[in-house]
Amino acid sequence: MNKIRMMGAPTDVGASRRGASMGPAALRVAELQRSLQQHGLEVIDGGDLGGPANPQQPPVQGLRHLEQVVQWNQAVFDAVSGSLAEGEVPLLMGGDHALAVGSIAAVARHCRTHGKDLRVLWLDAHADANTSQSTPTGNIHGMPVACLLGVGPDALTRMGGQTPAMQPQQICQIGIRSVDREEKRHLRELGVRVFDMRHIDEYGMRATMQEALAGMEPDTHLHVSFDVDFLDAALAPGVGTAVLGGPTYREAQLCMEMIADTGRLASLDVMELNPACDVRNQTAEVVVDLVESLFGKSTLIR
Ligand code: 6HN
Ligand code: MN
Ligand code: MN
Ligand code: MN
Repeated sequence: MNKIRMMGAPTDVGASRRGASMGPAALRVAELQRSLQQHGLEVIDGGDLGGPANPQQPPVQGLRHLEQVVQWNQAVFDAVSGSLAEGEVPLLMGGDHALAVGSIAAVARHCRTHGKDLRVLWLDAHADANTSQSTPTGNIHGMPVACLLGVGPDALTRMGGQTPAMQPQQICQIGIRSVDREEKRHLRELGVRVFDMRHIDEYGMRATMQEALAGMEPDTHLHVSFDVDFLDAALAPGVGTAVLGGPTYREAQLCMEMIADTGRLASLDVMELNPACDVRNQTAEVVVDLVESLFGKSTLIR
């Protein structure tokens, strides 16, 4: 594994509930860096990116804080691009999930210029495929998948210099259990592969992940966008939009371990951790544990 570079994006401009801006600090308090280093990984903490404050305004034409979301995403895009150019594994600590636009646009551009096959795993309770028309909230953290597939405001869909940043076949969603009515139709039209909780209930996490991870090539760059609300709300209360009925601790571990086993993980987002909703930083601790597995902790005891 190449050197991992942690970078914080302490903002919640893409959400309406405040607090995801404290996510990077909570992950540091839960000792993310040292935990990964314990497994022999080289990890540096590049500190936090900067950006505009949260103006706490209502949505304008279906979009809340578009200008601020674009500025933060530009900072993320530049930092992730720089890290990839150095041959590192960027680990983005959010921040709300709207920032996955900048992160994945950078990864997609890197893959295009280096002839790599991009695959994105989207671990989330939500599909994040709304548009300014379909959104019930105006919150841009509910829109990054649509933006990356070319549907959304120009400033976000054109971030990586090519629109769309990726094709629907390149992304696969896991753990989905809260999709807005209009969003559902849109997801189908876009053609995104969705392994929802019903699928995991019926086939189990093992079969689901085998299917989701099938067909990787030696030149595959696997990006994981981990929205912490992917986890069951009882296990991970520290998120702004918690949903019951998510993966248990063991299911989530297996999911992470199977990703690690591919040996293709090359960039990561850890998003939506909200210490204002957490209890004694327990969600951050669970997340650190799972990220250790994602980087191969379990292979050490086999
Ligand atoms: N997230 N579908 C809802 C909305 O407001 O569009 C919730 C989005 C949650 C987004 O958790 O990243
Ligand atoms: Mn540990
Ligand atoms: Mn979510
Ligand atoms: Mn999300």
